[in-house]
Amino acid sequence: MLLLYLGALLLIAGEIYSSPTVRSFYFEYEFDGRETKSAFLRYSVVLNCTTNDPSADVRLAKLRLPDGQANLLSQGGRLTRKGPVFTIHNLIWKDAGRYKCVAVKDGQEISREIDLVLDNPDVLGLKIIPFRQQTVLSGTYASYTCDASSGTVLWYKVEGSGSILLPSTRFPEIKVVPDRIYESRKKDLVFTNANLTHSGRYKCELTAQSIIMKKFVLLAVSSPRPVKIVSPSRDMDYLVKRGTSSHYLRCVAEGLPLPKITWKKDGKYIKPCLYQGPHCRYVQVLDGLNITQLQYHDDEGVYQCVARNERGTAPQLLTPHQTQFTWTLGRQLTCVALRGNPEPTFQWRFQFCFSDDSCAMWKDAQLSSFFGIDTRKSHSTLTIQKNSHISGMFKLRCMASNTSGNDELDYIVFN
Ligand SMILES: *[C@@H]1O[C@H](CO)[C@@H](O)[C@H](O)[C@H]1NC(C)=O
Ligand SMILES: *[C@@H]1O[C@H](CO)[C@@H](O)[C@H](O)[C@H]1NC(C)=O
Ligand SMILES: *[C@@H]1O[C@H](CO)[C@@H](O)[C@H](O)[C@H]1NC(C)=O
Ligand SMILES: CC(=O)N[C@H]1CO[C@H](CO)[C@@H](O)[C@@H]1O
Repeated sequence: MLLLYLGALLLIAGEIYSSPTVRSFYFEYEFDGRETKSAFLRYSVVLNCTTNDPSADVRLAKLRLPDGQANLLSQGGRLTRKGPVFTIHNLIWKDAGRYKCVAVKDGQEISREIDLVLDNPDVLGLKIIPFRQQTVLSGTYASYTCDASSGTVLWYKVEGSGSILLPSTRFPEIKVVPDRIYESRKKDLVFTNANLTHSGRYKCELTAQSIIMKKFVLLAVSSPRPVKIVSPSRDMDYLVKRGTSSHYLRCVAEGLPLPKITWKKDGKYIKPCLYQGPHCRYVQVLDGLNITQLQYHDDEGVYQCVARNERGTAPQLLTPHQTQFTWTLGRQLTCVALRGNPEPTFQWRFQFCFSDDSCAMWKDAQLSSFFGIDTRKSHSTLTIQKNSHISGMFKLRCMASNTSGNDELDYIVFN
């Protein structure tokens, strides 16, 4: 009985000793066979030859292929080391190849191999599509795509000095959708229901080995904005030289949603074509109208640019042929709204000017006994009804405004 018991004990003990030999000296890096490391040309790479024994003598060799002859590398130049960790700096194509960590301790030598593969960082690309600020109406959809040639991309919302990785519970309406094929390197940033809190800067960050690349885009979310014609701010009188073959009228309008632009000539709509052609006189260009094959007399007239969005139209005042007058009793200055939806309200102001750019404060003409003002549905008339003893230049300004915007017109009156 006693003998049997002993035998069982020995068996257990035997099993313990037959388990894989306990390694007493080894490299810390866990790997299956040879490690492959990739790095970028001109960047640096770390070859980590750390063992479990800091007192071991560690060296790095480069193997000559195909015969595998090991050439020990010496520190200095582009190779530096911190204990058992080697760094090759400013990589050149020749650095690619097979390396070998060799560690010796108490006469015991171990080694492991690392294959270094080099890539050209110049072909590493990161783009955001569209790469421009988008201004979108709140409640609508917007998206950006971040597309990299390799690596992994992540989207962030930039807030103050930090960034919030997306998706985030703080912005449940901002989604990040990986591409079906290029999952990690191509991702869409999607705003299903953009709201004002989504306005701001977004960052797409690419990590590819030791390289980090970033690109930023701006999203502006806005409530509807009325149309405003920003250029030219006023109609202008053009005198086109005879013999000129074309003339370009500029009209840039802002607003959200983006306004639609149409043109009128002497009050009648004209139909511009999108492309130039032999039968096309009016060509719609990016920010204006190009009148081609200009014809004396035929093309003379008042051209009007009409910008409209769902928010209504800002008033536009007719530019009179003459805007400078002398102070005369009974002189009438008119202010006519060519358009405006809803119907605009008018306001007249005046100021005395010492010179072209040095004027006294604006005053309400309505409150002055010098002027009489008569406002009708879409126009307003100011009449000079009193003589002034102040001699010099007066500016009289008519302002037409409604909920969609405003327009103004200046008259100069000399006394
Ligand atoms: C090298 O490897 C050791 C062990 O895994 C690790 O502790 C150390 O941080 C590594 N050093 C570098 C520079 O990667
Ligand atoms: C805007 O979005 C944020 C985050 O997605 C949400 O917390 C907030 O309630 C939204 N605001 C409005 C007015 O919808
Ligand atoms: C307008 O048309 C003329 C003549 O076809 C052309 O030469 C010119 O470049 C055009 N201007 C613009 C701004 O498109
Ligand atoms: C500034 C402004 O809103 N002006 C007018 C725009 O048009 C409407 C409708 O006629 C007026 O009520 C506003 O006063």
